[in-house]
Amino acid sequence: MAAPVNIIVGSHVWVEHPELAWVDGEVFKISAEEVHVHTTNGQTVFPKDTEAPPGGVDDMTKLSYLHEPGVLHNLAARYELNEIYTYTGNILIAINPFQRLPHLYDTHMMEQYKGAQFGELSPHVFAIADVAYRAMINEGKSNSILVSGESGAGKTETTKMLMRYLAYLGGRSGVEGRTVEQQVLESNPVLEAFGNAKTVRNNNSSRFGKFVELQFDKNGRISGAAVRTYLLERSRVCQISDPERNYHCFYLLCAAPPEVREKFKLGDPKSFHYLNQSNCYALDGVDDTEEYLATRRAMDIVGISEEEQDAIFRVVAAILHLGNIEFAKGEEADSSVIKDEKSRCDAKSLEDALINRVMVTPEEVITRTLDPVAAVGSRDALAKTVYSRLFDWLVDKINSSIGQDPNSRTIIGVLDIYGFESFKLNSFEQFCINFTNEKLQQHFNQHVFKMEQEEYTKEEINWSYIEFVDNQDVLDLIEKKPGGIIALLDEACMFPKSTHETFAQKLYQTFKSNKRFIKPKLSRTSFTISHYAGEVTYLADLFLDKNKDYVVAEHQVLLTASKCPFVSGLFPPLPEESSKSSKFSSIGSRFKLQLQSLMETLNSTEPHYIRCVKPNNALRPAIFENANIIQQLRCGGVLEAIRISCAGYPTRRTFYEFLHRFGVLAPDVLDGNYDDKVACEKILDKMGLKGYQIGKTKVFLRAGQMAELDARRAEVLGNAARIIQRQIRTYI
Ligand code: AOV
Ligand code: MG
Repeated sequence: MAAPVNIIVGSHVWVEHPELAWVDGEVFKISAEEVHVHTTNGQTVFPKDTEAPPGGVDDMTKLSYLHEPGVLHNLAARYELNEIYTYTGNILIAINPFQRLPHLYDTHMMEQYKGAQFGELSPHVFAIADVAYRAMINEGKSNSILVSGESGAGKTETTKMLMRYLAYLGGRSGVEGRTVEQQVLESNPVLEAFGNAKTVRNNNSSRFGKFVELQFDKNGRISGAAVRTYLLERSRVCQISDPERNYHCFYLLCAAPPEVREKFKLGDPKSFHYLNQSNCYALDGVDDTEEYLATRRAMDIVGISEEEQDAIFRVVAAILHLGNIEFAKGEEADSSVIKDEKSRCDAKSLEDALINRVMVTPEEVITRTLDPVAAVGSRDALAKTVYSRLFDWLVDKINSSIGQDPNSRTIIGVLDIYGFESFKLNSFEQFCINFTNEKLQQHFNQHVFKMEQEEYTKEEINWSYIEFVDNQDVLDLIEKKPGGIIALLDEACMFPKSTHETFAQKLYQTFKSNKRFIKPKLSRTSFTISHYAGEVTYLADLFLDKNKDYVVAEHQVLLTASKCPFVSGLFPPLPEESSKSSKFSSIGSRFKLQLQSLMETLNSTEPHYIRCVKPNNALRPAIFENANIIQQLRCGGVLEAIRISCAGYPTRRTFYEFLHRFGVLAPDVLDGNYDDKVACEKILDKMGLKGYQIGKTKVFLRAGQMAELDARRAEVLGNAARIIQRQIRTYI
């Protein structure tokens, strides 16, 4: 910490605290050796070092005291006033308000942000979307907005606001009916009904990742859109733990109007095994009947027909009924029979598919019976397969219904992917989710830090390097080929004799001396990864099963033959040779490829970052937990980003761009026949700016200097121009 500045008795100061990170207090005595501080939580402490707190500012790079307590205090002061947004240079920090703030997002607000200069108005998601949109229009380049943060921090809500604003900018006002932008917006409730669920971290947690690509035509109008989704959590369909819930669609269907429930033979959600493993059925403030109707309306707009909607909900109901099928021991050893005779499907073929397993060996095809435990496994596998195909179908349908614009040259991508997760028990799903977050963290690091430093080096300007934590080593541990965890998992899955124990042993052996890998004492099947956001211990027990992705041959046959064309459509017949054997395909490896392709897309765009922060774990408004928040800021690299922005030169322009824009400030310089570099220098000097740097091809400005130059330029160009600009802004 820096040296004390002007501390006197009565000064308000920040003091480091083991649990609260920082507490504020008042100096009541200063002796030669010590400062005595009364803290607001009633303690008397003698900190070694103290500093005065700063006031609230809307951009942290403007803070005169730049350190953790200053940053924290600034955010807290703003949060108290419901100012949930704060900039750190170009990065937006959004603190979840956990309460509706309707005025913050109304049409009037959107009007204000439209075309407003960045930084002119209070920080806002709309401002970030506006910058991305203007950059796309002016530079003809694709942009992306990456929303990150831990589970429940507000990524999905933020994403929806971004999309609403972009639809407002790029929409066709006055056009009636189902427009592209309306369909894009309504795809959100549809996907949430089928892909979101209550977890202990978030009542509406996204259990899939989502990248929405808004395509624009040359006039800046939305002309198409594509939704890409990533790895839906499948296990939730059959297995939930208290107080979580299964996917929303199950509950809202159970709360549908009576005639619908009658049609699908549905009643109390408590009567279904897939729902009653947890005691949580209703959600605070959510009316499932209303949600059912809203989902149907959204499906209408997205372009899913009545018949299709019926078929979709029929499948949802069928999964609930399937989950209620129980098995008893059969007469022969290791066989089973279905307990309940009343099952409502084509009973014989379903029964066959559930209690038998066809084994293909090089010599012959054997039909083997399954014992009751294995039959339950078979039933659950069927439910998961059907549900995940249903989800994929919805995504495909949304995409084909909205339509893609093959002529679109620029896109704005919005990424909302599951946040970092660390539960008491973590499995393969958390492993994949946290892997994603490592990837995004690296993208952020690369963008903010590496690119910045490389640029300064390339331009040969003075720059003191700022250290940051690189997470390449965690990514190597996970995805390196060969030898990373995913590769070892695939190997284990292909080797018939491996078990989760042999897999875990292999990990312990391979990563004995890896700094990011820890073997928990006493454990034989769990392992800990030291992620950028903290340590997470994973239980390897189900990794092998969950990594294997194949549809059991009997299930495939059963579903392909379904009398319901919708269901058989979800399971098109497989080519001859692959239908017999259950060929291994790895979820982990496929996910890794998907992420790679996502990163390639992102790398071809100009990124903008929004960092969502969760102020407390109670999910309640007005609670600002210091230690919790500082941890998120540290992990997310926000603090380093602040240091970088302040220490560095956030704005840069090529000499040509600079002269083109600011030549009007000094026409004499332009006429003076100087070399571009010298001309730039002369203009900057004439404006009296200090601290900027001139590189080999670009001018580097300190934070705030660009705004100053712009203001001077506006003055020179005269008030007339400003008035016209304002009028245009009000009328379009
Ligand atoms: P997440 O997307 O980041 O978690 P959400 O966007 O679902 O988190 O936010 C969680 C909850 O916080 C929402 O359901 C709202 O109740 C509240 N919330 C978030 N942002 C706002 C806002 N701007 N205004 C009002 N309420 C808000 V996860 O999907 O779990 O990682 O996988
Ligand atoms: Mg979410």
